[in-house]
Amino acid sequence: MAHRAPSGQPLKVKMILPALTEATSPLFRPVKYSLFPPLGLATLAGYLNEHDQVTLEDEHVERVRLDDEPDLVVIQAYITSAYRAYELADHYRRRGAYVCLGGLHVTSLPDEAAMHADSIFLGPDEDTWPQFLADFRRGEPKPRYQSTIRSLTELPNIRRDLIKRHLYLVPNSIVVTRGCPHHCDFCYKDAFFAGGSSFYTQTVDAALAEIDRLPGRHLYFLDDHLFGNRRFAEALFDAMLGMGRLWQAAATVNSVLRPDLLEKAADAGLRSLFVGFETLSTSNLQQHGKRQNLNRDYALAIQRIHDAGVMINGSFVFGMDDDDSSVFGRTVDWAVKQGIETSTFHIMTPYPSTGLYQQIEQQGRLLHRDWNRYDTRHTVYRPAKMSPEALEQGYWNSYREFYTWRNILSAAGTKSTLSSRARHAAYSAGWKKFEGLWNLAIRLKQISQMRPLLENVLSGLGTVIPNNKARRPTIDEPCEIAIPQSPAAVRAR
Ligand code: B12
Ligand code: SF4
Repeated sequence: MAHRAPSGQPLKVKMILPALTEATSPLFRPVKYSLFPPLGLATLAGYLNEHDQVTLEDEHVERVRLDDEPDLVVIQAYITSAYRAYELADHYRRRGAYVCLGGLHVTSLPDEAAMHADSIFLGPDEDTWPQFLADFRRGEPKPRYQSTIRSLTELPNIRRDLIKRHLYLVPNSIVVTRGCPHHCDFCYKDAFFAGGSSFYTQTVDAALAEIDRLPGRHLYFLDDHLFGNRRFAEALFDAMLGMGRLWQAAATVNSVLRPDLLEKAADAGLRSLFVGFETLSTSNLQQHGKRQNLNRDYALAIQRIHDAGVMINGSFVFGMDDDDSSVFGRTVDWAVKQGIETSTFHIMTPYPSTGLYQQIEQQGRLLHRDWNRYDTRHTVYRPAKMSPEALEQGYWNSYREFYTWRNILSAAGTKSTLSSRARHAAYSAGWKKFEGLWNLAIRLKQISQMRPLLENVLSGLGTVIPNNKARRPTIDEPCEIAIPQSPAAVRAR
């Protein structure tokens, strides 16, 4: 029997972000696991009382202590860290702690997670987490909480004091919206936000206050689609003008084609944008519900982003049904010709509870359910036009090819000024050509020393990167998505 909160006493709470095996390797640690702190858990910690004792451990950057005796253990599970999350949950339940499991994978497969927890949480939990804490303190916690009320207006301050900033390259990660207005069938988001709104924002004032709390210059917005609510985004970017921030974010192809929003973002300090191109095939886009990309002029979108002085991290998914083994070479060549600075390739991965998963499962094409390998680097289903092995091989070749010196320099050569070319080459090569150096910096716990370098490259190596000169689309394209009338959107008008 797990123990309960001693009534009226402060709680001893332990929060853990478990890591997938690769991230804890004693030999080599890719820099991506030392980029961002556990923002979700730091957000949940904000709901605790000031007298509660809380520790936050991120296994991607530190060893989790296992000999302690917290009252309450809070674990976040992504698909690739689910087994590790269950292992840690079982360990702490054996030690008598009350264990809560939540996050994306728990929401996808609640019955699986429930075998390892005292309480499980489905969805983003801004409503259910405070409700649970009150239940727990009263000694009446429930086994399952499903979030339905979606609002960020009551969000307490994120407990950033719990984040060990020196262990991350980008400690200033920030999220000012939740979800996304679109519905791609391979994405986590429809299942995660089921039962309530799937796209909502903070108030602009609250977002600005959060930005103000972040020290230094560089920010990384982890929002799925920062441009998704135009009114909110516009008001935010206007207010960020003159704050001297340098930031990165993600947005869709269609949103950057809309006049002015991109330019406002660039004026406010946007220097690199993650864009989900996903595939160059119209049939693939149609099949996976990526309607916001359909019939969009990718080349124009890229040109606009570059003209605004913003670099691109292009995201591409391989293995959709229209892809044969020529897809890898074609995609890499296209990305290089377009002068895309960095590319992130993925093997299509059907996450449980997504539309894609249901379809692949019904077709009998799933190869296994070993969640450790659902990491977008392994083929976990039978592709339509190539073998699973050819898909993995092509995926790795694409990374190798895109980041050859020849291709880095060739893509950089598409830029019109010397400074843009230098920035492109430095940024692109910086991530993939110096992995040994990143690994060393991580081992020596000196990763934060690299931040000024990142800022310097983003800001154009000391030169002025032209912005606000982006080419406007010739037609004033209507926004084809419904903009939700959240309280923030209304206030932002
Ligand atoms: C930042 C990020 C990373 C970072 C760091 C993760 C970190 N430090 O948290 C890095 C770069 C390491 C990373 C790596 C990967 N990632 Co990632 N990542 C993200 C991203 C962009 C943002 C996560 C975030 O901070 N969100 C903001 C915070 C506030 O929300 P949150 O974390 O979800 O937490 C809230 C709720 O979930 C809930 N909650 C969470 N845990 C718990 C626990 C309890 C008890 C309760 C009550 C509530 C609760 O409350 C929190 C506050 O509201 C998401 C996309 C997304 N929008 O979620 C993808 C995402 C999570 N990543 C994903 C994937 C696939 C990966 C990789 C496998 C990809 C790859 N090929 O490298 C790897 C491996 C991940 C791993 N470690 O196992 C998928 C996960 C799919 C899934 N079903 O699990 C996502 C959803 C991207 C996508 N669209 O597919 N990732
Ligand atoms: S646009 Fe991106 S975040 Fe939105 S549903 Fe599609 S894949 Fe998910």
